[in-house]
Amino acid sequence: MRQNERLAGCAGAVAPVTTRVGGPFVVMKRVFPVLAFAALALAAGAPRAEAVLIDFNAENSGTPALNWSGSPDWSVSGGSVDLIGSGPGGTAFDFLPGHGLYIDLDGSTSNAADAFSHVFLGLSAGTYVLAFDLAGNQRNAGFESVTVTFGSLVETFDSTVFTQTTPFTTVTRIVTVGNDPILSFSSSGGDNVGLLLDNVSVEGVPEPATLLLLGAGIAGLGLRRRRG
Ligand SMILES: [Ca+2]
Ligand SMILES: [Ca+2]
Repeated sequence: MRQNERLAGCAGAVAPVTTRVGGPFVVMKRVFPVLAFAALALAAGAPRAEAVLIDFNAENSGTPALNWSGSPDWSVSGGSVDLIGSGPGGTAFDFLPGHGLYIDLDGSTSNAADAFSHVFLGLSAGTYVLAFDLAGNQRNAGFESVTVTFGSLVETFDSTVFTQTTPFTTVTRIVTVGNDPILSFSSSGGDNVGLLLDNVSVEGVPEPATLLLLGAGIAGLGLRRRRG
Protein backbone atom coordinates (compact mmCIF):
# COMPACT_ATOMS: atom_id res chain seq x y z
CA MET A 1 0.00 0.00 0.00
CA ARG A 2 1.34 3.37 -0.90
CA GLN A 3 1.78 6.02 1.70
CA ASN A 4 -1.12 8.13 0.48
CA GLU A 5 -3.50 5.16 0.58
CA ARG A 6 -2.53 4.26 4.13
CA LEU A 7 -3.10 7.81 5.35
CA ALA A 8 -6.45 7.98 3.63
CA GLY A 9 -7.42 4.77 5.43
CA CYS A 10 -6.44 6.32 8.75
CA ALA A 11 -8.66 9.27 8.16
CA GLY A 12 -11.54 6.93 7.51
CA ALA A 13 -13.77 9.30 5.58
CA VAL A 14 -11.56 10.33 2.71
CA ALA A 15 -11.54 8.49 -0.62
CA PRO A 16 -8.27 6.60 -1.14
CA VAL A 17 -5.81 8.22 -3.52
CA THR A 18 -4.91 5.35 -5.81
CA THR A 19 -3.28 6.90 -8.80
CA ARG A 20 -0.43 9.22 -9.59
CA VAL A 21 -2.05 10.43 -12.80
CA GLY A 22 -1.21 14.08 -13.24
CA GLY A 23 2.22 13.89 -11.62
CA PRO A 24 3.54 14.82 -8.18
CA PHE A 25 1.71 18.12 -7.98
CA VAL A 26 -1.70 16.43 -8.19
CA VAL A 27 -0.67 13.77 -5.66
CA MET A 28 0.44 16.43 -3.18
CA LYS A 29 -2.75 18.37 -3.79
CA ARG A 30 -4.69 15.31 -2.71
CA VAL A 31 -2.44 14.19 0.15
CA PHE A 32 -2.43 17.59 1.83
CA PRO A 33 -6.14 17.63 2.83
CA VAL A 34 -5.94 13.93 3.74
CA LEU A 35 -3.12 14.63 6.18
CA ALA A 36 -4.97 17.58 7.60
CA PHE A 37 -8.04 15.44 8.15
CA ALA A 38 -5.91 12.69 9.71
CA ALA A 39 -4.42 15.19 12.13
CA LEU A 40 -7.86 16.36 13.18
CA ALA A 41 -9.09 12.78 13.55
CA LEU A 42 -6.11 11.85 15.70
CA ALA A 43 -6.58 14.92 17.84
CA ALA A 44 -10.26 14.20 18.34
CA GLY A 45 -9.61 10.53 19.04
CA ALA A 46 -6.62 10.96 21.34
CA PRO A 47 -6.99 9.25 24.72
CA ARG A 48 -8.53 11.54 27.30
CA ALA A 49 -8.49 10.95 31.01
CA GLU A 50 -11.84 11.03 32.73
CA ALA A 51 -12.43 14.47 34.16
CA VAL A 52 -11.99 14.70 37.91
CA LEU A 53 -14.07 17.37 39.65
CA ILE A 54 -13.74 18.14 43.33
CA ASP A 55 -16.39 20.54 44.67
CA PHE A 56 -15.92 19.90 48.44
CA ASN A 57 -19.70 19.75 48.89
CA ALA A 58 -19.69 16.28 50.48
CA GLU A 59 -16.60 16.74 52.62
CA ASN A 60 -17.06 16.28 56.36
CA SER A 61 -20.51 14.80 55.62
CA GLY A 62 -21.54 18.13 54.10
CA THR A 63 -20.92 20.04 57.32
CA PRO A 64 -18.75 23.18 57.57
CA ALA A 65 -15.74 22.92 59.87
CA LEU A 66 -13.33 25.58 61.10
CA ASN A 67 -9.73 24.34 61.16
CA TRP A 68 -10.87 21.40 59.05
CA SER A 69 -8.47 18.53 59.55
CA GLY A 70 -8.86 17.29 56.01
CA SER A 71 -10.04 13.94 54.72
CA PRO A 72 -8.72 10.87 52.91
CA ASP A 73 -8.77 13.09 49.82
CA TRP A 74 -7.19 16.24 51.20
CA SER A 75 -4.38 16.76 53.69
CA VAL A 76 -3.65 19.93 55.64
CA SER A 77 -0.21 20.73 57.04
CA GLY A 78 1.76 23.66 58.39
CA GLY A 79 -1.32 25.62 59.42
CA SER A 80 -5.04 25.45 58.88
CA VAL A 81 -7.89 25.89 56.42
CA ASP A 82 -11.62 26.28 57.06
CA LEU A 83 -14.35 24.30 55.31
CA ILE A 84 -17.08 26.92 54.97
CA GLY A 85 -20.22 27.65 53.00
CA SER A 86 -23.44 25.72 53.01
CA GLY A 87 -24.11 22.00 52.92
CA PRO A 88 -26.75 19.54 54.06
CA GLY A 89 -25.08 19.49 57.48
CA GLY A 90 -25.23 23.24 58.05
CA THR A 91 -24.09 26.70 57.00
CA ALA A 92 -21.13 28.75 58.21
CA PHE A 93 -19.50 31.86 56.77
CA ASP A 94 -21.25 31.39 53.44
CA PHE A 95 -19.82 34.48 51.76
CA LEU A 96 -20.60 33.27 48.24
CA PRO A 97 -23.93 31.42 48.32
CA GLY A 98 -24.58 28.89 45.59
CA HIS A 99 -21.22 27.16 45.83
CA GLY A 100 -22.09 24.62 48.49
CA LEU A 101 -19.04 24.03 50.64
CA TYR A 102 -15.66 25.56 49.78
CA ILE A 103 -12.32 26.32 51.35
CA ASP A 104 -11.00 29.37 53.19
CA LEU A 105 -7.27 28.89 52.62
CA ASP A 106 -6.40 30.75 55.85
CA GLY A 107 -8.06 28.80 58.66
CA SER A 108 -8.77 29.94 62.19
CA THR A 109 -5.46 29.31 63.93
CA SER A 110 -3.75 32.54 62.77
CA ASN A 111 -1.56 30.40 60.54
CA ALA A 112 -2.58 29.74 56.92
CA ALA A 113 -1.81 26.21 55.74
CA ASP A 114 1.58 25.71 54.09
CA ALA A 115 0.07 22.83 52.17
CA PHE A 116 -3.51 22.00 51.39
CA SER A 117 -2.99 19.10 49.03
CA HIS A 118 -4.56 16.28 47.10
CA VAL A 119 -2.87 13.24 45.52
CA PHE A 120 -4.32 12.22 42.17
CA LEU A 121 -3.68 8.53 42.70
CA GLY A 122 -3.83 6.57 39.48
CA LEU A 123 -3.44 9.59 37.23
CA SER A 124 -0.81 8.76 34.62
CA ALA A 125 2.01 11.02 33.57
CA GLY A 126 0.96 13.34 30.78
CA THR A 127 -0.53 16.69 29.90
CA TYR A 128 -3.71 17.85 31.57
CA VAL A 129 -5.96 20.84 31.98
CA LEU A 130 -6.05 21.93 35.61
CA ALA A 131 -8.85 24.26 36.61
CA PHE A 132 -10.01 25.67 39.92
CA ASP A 133 -12.19 28.50 41.18
CA LEU A 134 -10.52 31.15 43.30
CA ALA A 135 -12.18 34.11 45.04
CA GLY A 136 -11.09 37.06 47.13
CA ASN A 137 -11.41 36.77 50.90
CA GLN A 138 -14.77 38.66 50.91
CA ARG A 139 -13.91 40.20 54.30
CA ASN A 140 -11.10 42.74 54.31
CA ALA A 141 -8.46 44.45 52.18
CA GLY A 142 -5.56 42.51 53.68
CA PHE A 143 -2.93 40.97 51.42
CA GLU A 144 -3.52 37.31 50.58
CA SER A 145 -1.55 34.91 48.44
CA VAL A 146 -1.53 31.27 47.49
CA THR A 147 1.07 29.32 45.52
CA VAL A 148 -0.31 26.48 43.43
CA THR A 149 2.00 23.57 42.63
CA PHE A 150 1.07 20.76 40.26
CA GLY A 151 3.65 19.07 38.02
CA SER A 152 5.12 21.74 35.76
CA LEU A 153 2.99 24.45 37.35
CA VAL A 154 4.24 26.67 40.15
CA GLU A 155 2.25 29.89 40.20
CA THR A 156 1.30 32.40 42.85
CA PHE A 157 -2.04 34.18 42.94
CA ASP A 158 -2.70 37.09 45.28
CA SER A 159 -5.14 39.75 46.33
CA THR A 160 -3.82 42.31 43.86
CA VAL A 161 -5.90 40.37 41.33
CA PHE A 162 -8.25 38.44 43.61
CA THR A 163 -9.33 41.45 45.63
CA GLN A 164 -11.64 41.49 48.63
CA THR A 165 -14.77 41.40 46.48
CA THR A 166 -13.64 39.17 43.60
CA PRO A 167 -16.21 36.38 43.19
CA PHE A 168 -15.25 32.82 42.34
CA THR A 169 -13.26 33.03 39.12
CA THR A 170 -12.04 30.02 37.18
CA VAL A 171 -8.30 29.67 36.66
CA THR A 172 -7.29 27.26 33.88
CA ARG A 173 -3.77 26.02 33.16
CA ILE A 174 -2.29 23.33 30.92
CA VAL A 175 0.23 21.34 32.94
CA THR A 176 2.53 18.35 32.51
CA VAL A 177 2.67 15.94 35.43
CA GLY A 178 4.27 12.64 36.43
CA ASN A 179 2.41 9.60 37.74
CA ASP A 180 0.22 10.10 40.82
CA PRO A 181 0.79 13.88 40.91
CA ILE A 182 0.21 16.01 43.99
CA LEU A 183 -1.75 19.25 43.74
CA SER A 184 -0.89 21.65 46.54
CA PHE A 185 -2.11 25.08 47.63
CA SER A 186 0.35 26.90 49.89
CA SER A 187 -1.02 30.04 51.49
CA SER A 188 0.51 32.94 53.37
CA GLY A 189 -1.19 34.96 56.06
CA GLY A 190 -2.18 34.66 59.67
CA ASP A 191 -5.30 36.74 60.11
CA ASN A 192 -7.71 33.85 59.63
CA VAL A 193 -8.95 35.45 56.41
CA GLY A 194 -7.75 33.95 53.16
CA LEU A 195 -8.53 33.44 49.50
CA LEU A 196 -11.40 31.04 48.83
CA LEU A 197 -11.11 27.85 46.76
CA ASP A 198 -13.70 25.63 45.08
CA ASN A 199 -14.25 23.30 42.09
CA VAL A 200 -10.85 21.77 41.40
CA SER A 201 -10.80 19.76 38.19
CA VAL A 202 -8.29 17.86 36.07
CA GLU A 203 -8.91 16.61 32.55
CA GLY A 204 -6.61 15.08 29.96
CA VAL A 205 -5.74 16.76 26.67
CA PRO A 206 -4.09 15.42 23.49
CA GLU A 207 -0.32 15.39 23.69
CA PRO A 208 0.91 18.70 22.22
CA ALA A 209 3.98 16.93 20.86
CA THR A 210 1.78 14.73 18.69
CA LEU A 211 -0.10 17.70 17.32
CA LEU A 212 3.12 19.63 16.73
CA LEU A 213 4.64 16.75 14.77
CA LEU A 214 1.53 16.40 12.66
CA GLY A 215 1.38 20.13 12.13
CA ALA A 216 5.05 20.23 11.10
CA GLY A 217 4.47 17.40 8.66
CA ILE A 218 1.53 19.15 7.07
CA ALA A 219 3.43 22.44 6.88
CA GLY A 220 6.36 20.64 5.26
CA LEU A 221 4.14 19.09 2.65
CA GLY A 222 2.62 22.48 1.90
CA LEU A 223 6.09 23.93 1.41
CA ARG A 224 7.04 21.12 -0.94
CA ARG A 225 3.85 21.69 -2.85
CA ARG A 226 4.59 25.38 -3.34
CA ARG A 227 8.14 24.61 -4.43
CA GLY A 228 6.85 21.91 -6.81
CA1 LIG B 1 -18.32 23.77 46.51
CA1 LIG C 1 -10.56 31.54 58.11
